[in-house]
Amino acid sequence: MALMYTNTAMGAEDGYRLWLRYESLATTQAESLRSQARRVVIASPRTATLEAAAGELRRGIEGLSAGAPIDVIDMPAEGPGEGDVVIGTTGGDWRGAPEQTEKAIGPGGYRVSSQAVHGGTYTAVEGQDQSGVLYGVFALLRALQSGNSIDSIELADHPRVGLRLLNHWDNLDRYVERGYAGQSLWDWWRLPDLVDPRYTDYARANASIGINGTVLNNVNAAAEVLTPRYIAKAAKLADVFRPWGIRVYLSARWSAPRDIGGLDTADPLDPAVRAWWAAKADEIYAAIPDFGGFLVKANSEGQPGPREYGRSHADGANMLAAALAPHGGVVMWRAFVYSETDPEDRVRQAYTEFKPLDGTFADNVLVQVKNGPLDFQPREPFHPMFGGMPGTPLMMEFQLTKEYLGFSTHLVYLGALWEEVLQTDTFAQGGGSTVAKVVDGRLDGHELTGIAGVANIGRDRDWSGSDFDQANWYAFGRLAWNPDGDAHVIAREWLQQTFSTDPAFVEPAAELMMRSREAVVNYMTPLGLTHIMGTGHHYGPAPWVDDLGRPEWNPFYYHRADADGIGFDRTASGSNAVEQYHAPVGEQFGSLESVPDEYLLWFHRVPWDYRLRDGTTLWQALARQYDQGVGQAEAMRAEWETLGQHVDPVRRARVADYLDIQVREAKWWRDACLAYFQARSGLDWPDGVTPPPLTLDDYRAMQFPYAPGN
Ligand code: BDP
Repeated sequence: MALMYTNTAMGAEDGYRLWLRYESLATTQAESLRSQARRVVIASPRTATLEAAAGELRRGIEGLSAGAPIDVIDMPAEGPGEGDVVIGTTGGDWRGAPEQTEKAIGPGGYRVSSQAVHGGTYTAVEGQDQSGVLYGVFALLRALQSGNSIDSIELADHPRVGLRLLNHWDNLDRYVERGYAGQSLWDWWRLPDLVDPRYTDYARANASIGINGTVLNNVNAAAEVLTPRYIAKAAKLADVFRPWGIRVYLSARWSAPRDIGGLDTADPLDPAVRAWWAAKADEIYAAIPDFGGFLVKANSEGQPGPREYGRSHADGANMLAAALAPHGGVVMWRAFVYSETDPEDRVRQAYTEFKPLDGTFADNVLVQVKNGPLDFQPREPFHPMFGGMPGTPLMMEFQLTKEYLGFSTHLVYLGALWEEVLQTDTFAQGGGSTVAKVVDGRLDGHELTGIAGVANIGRDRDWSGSDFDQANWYAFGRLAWNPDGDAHVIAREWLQQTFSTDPAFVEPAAELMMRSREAVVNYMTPLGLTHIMGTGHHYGPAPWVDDLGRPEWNPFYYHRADADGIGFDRTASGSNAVEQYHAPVGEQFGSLESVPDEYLLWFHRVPWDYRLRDGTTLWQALARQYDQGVGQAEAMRAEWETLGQHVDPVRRARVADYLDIQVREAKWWRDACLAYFQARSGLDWPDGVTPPPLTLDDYRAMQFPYAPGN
């Protein structure tokens, strides 16, 4: 399908408006909205946030009702009138006796309700605080866009997690590490003088899903971001984001005192180093009074860190925490740590290093942990630090940008992956100790809580590099707000706002999204295989790579396929990574009888003729899973022919083109991996499996020097 989709003329669906399209509703709904939402009334003293909320409401109602311009007014002396939408914080005298509803309690909570007035009704949006008003407004707009009527509306909710943050892996030259949606949004060079209006739209989109913070720069940080010149740039972004309830954070390079501070050490126990960071924090807060804090990647993949000085991660984190504490800032210290020199199984290393430090971190430190113990793979078991560090607030780190899941060209709905992780039971305090409860602080009684998502946002007109990748941004925000959220419901919600409310579209499209995650696991890394992608850029299959400097950089390290079998023994006879999980999880993973098929080769090494529970041999099952993945990708492409008919031609064609790429690359993954495993095993092709069209050497010879994001 060769339709041009660079059309940015009025009305073209170029993806820019995300899920905030506010297209006119059906005639009767639009009419009813016109009579129910005649004015926006601000009931509390005006602030930048209330004005932002009111402006959004006006924009939304005008679009959805296709009606006349809406007035935004302060509360009139006679009180609200029929058909008003009144917004304000609770506690004012603008609405009878405001009841506390359980769902609306706490910071950011809101209640949206219909109230009687003069024989009619008005709509009240009450927030527990300024952000709550904003979130209530967006909840109302979400409900309206999803096809609900404003009549007798009743919505109430509050966020379950405190810090809901995007992490941008954006460099100061606008290159985005693992970015597949173009350059960085941040025009660092022209900031602070030039302020791109997109910054406001970015903030609106985030606020609409409850995101309340953003780390502007890459975890592989340049120290220069902490110089006055760049602090001024970050401060300008903070000014734009503030009305939308979004705080700015920075990734700090551990060696900054050496790199830009003129010191010859970065030892966290050195008084001069401590003083340098304290002064740096003062300087940042003078420019950004609500600065959120620092994210730190230390002693990992070549980044400097306190271990260089024989100090622990806690020494490092606590030193920075002391500098930020007087200002109310936090340190998010990453646990994505593995050493170039440590022979221990890589998936064990973070737990080994951090577990003994549990309980020793300062009050304003969170340890930020990736969802799995390896690295954002299509499927990993949950990280054993969740449930293993009760004395430390653990911040979940998810990856929105699909570094290992087909970049921006594969349709993979990550809500399904994240829900799987969040709902997994760690058994830390017996059954029911889900990862979600660790992260939202319920399990261990932590008040400081957070979830971070590595952003998939760039300068592409559609922000995320594809229409369906916007769903991952959306779902991240919704699950950060409520980690017990239902990914399927979220998919539906997103589809309704983004494409169409027609149930004939929404239901099957949501199901397609939910299945998409399993498809990518099947055609890339079925049965617990992992980390078999191309070196460096991580594009495409390369299970054969075995010649890189460090063992754990090589795909071969993770599967060890030879004539005898395949898989990584992480049971007691191997690396014993299973011991890092609580009973009965470790036992379940550690036993061939009980390990789920999807983690088989992650935890076990088995012969090729090993029989799975359904009686097939491992070799047969592997071939079958790869084939199934391709079939699932083909089915998504075929289904889109029907589903796409509910979508405007521009986006319909674009999604179809992307699905074509996905099908082609799914076949490539299957064929290249099976060619390799067949050669390693020396076995005949199982019945019904078509041998790959190319030779193994052909697959091995493929090079992608300009793959993005590397
Ligand atoms: C890996 C990425 C690398 C990141 C690293 C991290 O390939 O670009 O710097 O994670 O999270 O997955 O620090």
